[in-house]
Formats: sequence, structure tokens, C-alpha cells
Amino acid sequence: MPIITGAKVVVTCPGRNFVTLKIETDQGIYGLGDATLNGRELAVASYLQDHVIPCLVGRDAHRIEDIWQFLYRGAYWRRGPVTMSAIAAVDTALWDIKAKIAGLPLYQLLGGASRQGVMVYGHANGADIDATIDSARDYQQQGYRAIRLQSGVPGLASAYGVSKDKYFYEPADGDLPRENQWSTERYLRSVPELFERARGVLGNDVHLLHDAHHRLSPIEAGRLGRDLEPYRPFWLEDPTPAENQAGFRIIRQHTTTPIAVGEVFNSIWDCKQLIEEQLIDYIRTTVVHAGGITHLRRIADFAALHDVRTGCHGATDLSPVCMGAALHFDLSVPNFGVQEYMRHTPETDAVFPHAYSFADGYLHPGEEPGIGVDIDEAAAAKYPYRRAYLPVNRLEDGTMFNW
Ligand code: GCO
Ligand code: MG
Repeated sequence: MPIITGAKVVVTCPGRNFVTLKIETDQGIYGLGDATLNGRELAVASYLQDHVIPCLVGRDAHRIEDIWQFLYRGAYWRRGPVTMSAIAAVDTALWDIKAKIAGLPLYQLLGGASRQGVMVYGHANGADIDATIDSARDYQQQGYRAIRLQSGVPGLASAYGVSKDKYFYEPADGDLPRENQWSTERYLRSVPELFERARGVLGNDVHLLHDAHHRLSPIEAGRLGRDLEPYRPFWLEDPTPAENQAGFRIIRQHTTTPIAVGEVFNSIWDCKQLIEEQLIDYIRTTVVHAGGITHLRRIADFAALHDVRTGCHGATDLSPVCMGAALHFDLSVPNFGVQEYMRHTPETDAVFPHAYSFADGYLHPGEEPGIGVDIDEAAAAKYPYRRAYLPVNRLEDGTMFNW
């Protein structure tokens, strides 16, 4: 059995911060896990370094479930993004080790491929509707079968999801939180127009998605969903903050637009009611923030019982290590829906050489043993940590709002 001899946390900032756990064994084989929590990175790094790694040394790396339960139950303080990202990093690294020892790509250990590739959606965005549609056509020409549309809103100086750079959207852009401005009324007027025009130009053979980023009340979300129905959106994401899961009943009463939720969830308990009552259609939890491969499989199996499919979060603040692991999960899970894919910058790709690749709108995790993602520690060392915050949001009268 492979014994854990040590572990270390690598923090690097090739354009944005990433936290990576590397677990070493006495067999000379190591595993990697992503532990990045955007804007709160060092909290997870410390949780791992100061509290988790001392408990790992000397354990059998093959006992993934037991180590998961040890870290979850053994902390006494259950759940929460910091704890669950740390557990996820350990869990991912252990699956990486197990698959490397087996000499198989991870998806083979998860039951093998259920499909030929993982359909991904790209992020089209622009300052206005014309620019967003141009960007969407660009994605369509690159082969994407699913495209998220986010546009600037007339009258608002900034909008969620609209990047300065053509491909690399990075919201954590201030060494203190930047203030954005929000108006639900302006937003609710502009999104249906965006979708009407986009369907006209892009046709019916492409899936169109949209993220409301937790900014609507349930009844406002019901209205937006209903207004978008003629344009057949693949999903409306995070229409309303999901602390109050029962609030989604109101959305369901008003629209047949499919609903996707869960990128900020950490455990099955955060989405239990949403899934059980079939209040959502896609669950967006992913490897790093929801307790790793082990816990994500538990959520996906529970979701499958209720006709809910997966739609893993895949923004750039999830490192290539998370993306690689997510792709093995996506390829194998029976109730797969779609995978988000925001490309990483060339600097990030150089720090994390990886086997996954894109073709014809699909990603494939590759055939390397393990998760197929490595870390070049010398390259990582060139990019020290830089403090960076996500923005905050205020209404036009100055009231603090959801970002
Ligand atoms: C998405 C997300 C991201 C988040 C980001 C926060 O759907 O991709 O909403 O854009 O805002 O991951 O760190
Ligand atoms: Mg989102």
C-alpha cells in the first residue's frame, strides 16, 4: 500500500491566484488537488498546511473514503467553503495517486467513459448586444455547441460577465474590492432583447445559456425565465441566491426555462431540497468547492434519482487541476449535462501542463494515468501570490447588493 510521506501547498499567481496541494507517497508517486477559493485563497492554504497535512502523513493513500470521512467528521466543524475546498484537494490528489498506481486515466476508475467527449460551453460577452453576438459567432466558428451570453446593460457602467480581454474574463481584479453598480429593472429589460437577437443570428442549433449571478428575487426570476422561453435557453443560472431553497418553488410556478444552481455550494446538504423537490434542472457543484470527486459523485447520484443533470462550474478561478478532475467525472457520470469551460491564460497552462484537449465543442480528459494534469513548480515559483478580491455590487442609490 502507498503510504503518504508528505504533502505541500503551492500558491502561485500566473495572472490569478491558484492553490494546489501535492501529496507524496513512499512509492515515488504523487497526486495533485486544486484548493483555490477565489479571493480567500490563503485561508484554504493555511487550513491545509496547519491543520490537515499533519494528519495525513503515515496514512494509506488508497483509503480515500476513510480519509474523506476523517477530515469531514473529524474536524467537528462541518461544511463551509474553506473546509470543503481543503477536503476536495486531498480527495482529488488521492484519486490522482490511485489512478496513477493503477496505470489508468481516472475516468476508468469511475466506471469508464459514458460518452465520447464532454460538451462544454464558452463565454461570449461584450459591452453591448452587437458585441456579444459577434463574440458568440466567434465561439460558434470555433466549434462550440453551447455558448453563454452576457452583455453590458444600457445605463450601467459595469456588468457581471463582461470582460476587458476577449477570452480571459477575470472578475477578481482589485487589491481591494471594486464597486460595481446594479439595476434589476435595466437588466430585466435588456436580457430578453439579447436572446431574441442572438437566436435570430446564431440559429437553433446552438445551446444558449445565461447567468443571472444571484441578483433576482424569485418572482423577478420567474418573469425573466418566462420572457426568455421563446428563445429556448439551455439554462438560466443562479437566478436568485439559493440560501432559501424553497424560494425556487416560486420560479417553477412561472416558467419552464431550465434552472441551474450550485457553483457556491459545498455539500449535498446545500442542494438537498432543490434536488428532492425537482426545483432545478442542473446542479453546478464542482470538484474543488464540493468536497472532491468522492462527494461530487454522491451529489450526482442523488441528482440522477430526481432527473437533475450535472453542469459543473468551470470558471478560470478553478485551476487546470480542478478542470482535469472534473472532465474525468463528466466523462463517466451517467446524468451529465454540460461543463463550463473558460480557457486559462497561456501562463497558467504553462504552470499546469495538462492532457485534456478541445475539439468540435467537446473536451476530453486524455489518456494519461491519473487526472492528467501536472504542476511545473519552477514555473509556479516565478509568480508569487497577489492579493485579489472579487467586486462588490451596489444599487444606484448606494444600497449594498449581491455581486
Ligand atoms: C460562472 C461564475 C463565475 C464566478 C466566479 C467567482 O458561472 O462562471 O458565476 O464567473 O463569478 O467563479 O469566483
Ligand atoms: Mg455562475
